[in-house]
Amino acid sequence: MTGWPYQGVNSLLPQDLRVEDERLRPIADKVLAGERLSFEDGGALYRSSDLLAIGYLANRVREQLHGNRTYFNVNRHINPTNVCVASCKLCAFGRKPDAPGAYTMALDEAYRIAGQGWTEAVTEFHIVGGLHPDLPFQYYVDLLRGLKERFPSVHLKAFTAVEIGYYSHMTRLSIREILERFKDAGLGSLPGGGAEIFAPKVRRIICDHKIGAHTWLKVHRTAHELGLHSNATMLYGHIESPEDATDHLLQLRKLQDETHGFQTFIPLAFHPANTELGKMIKHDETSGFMDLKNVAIARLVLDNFPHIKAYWIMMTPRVAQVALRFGADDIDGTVVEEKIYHDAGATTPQVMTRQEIIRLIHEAGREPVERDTLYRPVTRTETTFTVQV
Ligand code: V47
Repeated sequence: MTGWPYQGVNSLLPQDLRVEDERLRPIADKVLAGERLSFEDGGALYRSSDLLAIGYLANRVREQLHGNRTYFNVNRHINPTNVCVASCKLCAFGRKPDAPGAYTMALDEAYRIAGQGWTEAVTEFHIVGGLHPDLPFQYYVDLLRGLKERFPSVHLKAFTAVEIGYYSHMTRLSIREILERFKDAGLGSLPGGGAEIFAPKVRRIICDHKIGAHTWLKVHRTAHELGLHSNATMLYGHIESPEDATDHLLQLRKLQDETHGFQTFIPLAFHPANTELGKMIKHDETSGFMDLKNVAIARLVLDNFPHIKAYWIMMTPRVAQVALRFGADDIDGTVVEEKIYHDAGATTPQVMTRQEIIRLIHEAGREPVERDTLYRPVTRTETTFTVQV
């Protein structure tokens, strides 16, 4: 994996910046000098309400890295099963095998659903599902191989580290062997899900039984060693403390220093509806303020991550659009048929067209760049599209 060229924002003028929270001044100086932020800096940023100063700094970094370029893609989500043995308190998607609403797609059904998005010239299938107790490992290999045969130009971004860890546990194959077999069947990269919050004391409450930080990071490290890129996420807006969130970001930054295999970080706003965790925390969805702060802090702390994604499905198209001036350079994709957040009460639409996404980006004064999963620009004419390699 190649290194990352972020060099700081020395050329920018600090006097442009108004800092109302004076505790942020030393952090601003560090950002403007291109210095790495510390654990203490992360805590101070999360505790501060000076959103405009934090956003200003994040926006400077974002513009230094990407100018006005704002990435999106045309993708389709495929969730082959919602049957899951894990019972995570944060989740409204998983079902026990006999529970109402439990489903598992036959392979032909998965191929048919994948094909429904084809008319929009999809460049990516984003495939994640539950931890099914009975589906054989071969089902997942055949799913990838069958999709690749039918849609050879579509990138398969599939299976969170949690799923990979589970298949390894079930088959007694190593994580490396699982990833090698998937790669051979057409796997292109890993999505960033399942990271939640790495702190064990939080994990025990929100997603007991899920793999811990060590295994999550090991799956991604192994993927990177095999030449696969991946994404990373963090679930915020539940019981995490500023220190838990900062620790999470720093663990990701450390792995990225080693491998440079992460492409994008996606802060995920917790949606409480229909979840056990929602009943415990007794507060509503995250606010726009918190969403923007999480995007901006991620941009500042993750100085070795190329991209920060404002996932419109979670934070609404409105907040995601504003986030394009608070550190985000990516707004995800057209996302046909999202289930995980909609089961947890998300009221956002399940699909945005290319035209709608482009309008949001233009309105924010940014330049839309349609990308494939590996951030290569996609050029379209009326009837065809090509990926610039
Ligand atoms: O890991 C589950 C989260 C994640 C809830 O890599 C919830 O490009 C909020 O990781 N409220 C899966 N979040 C989705 C994911 C993702 C999404 C978009 C793009 C990419 C990418 C990855 O969804 C899970 C979990 O953290 N989640 N339930 C909930 N109630």
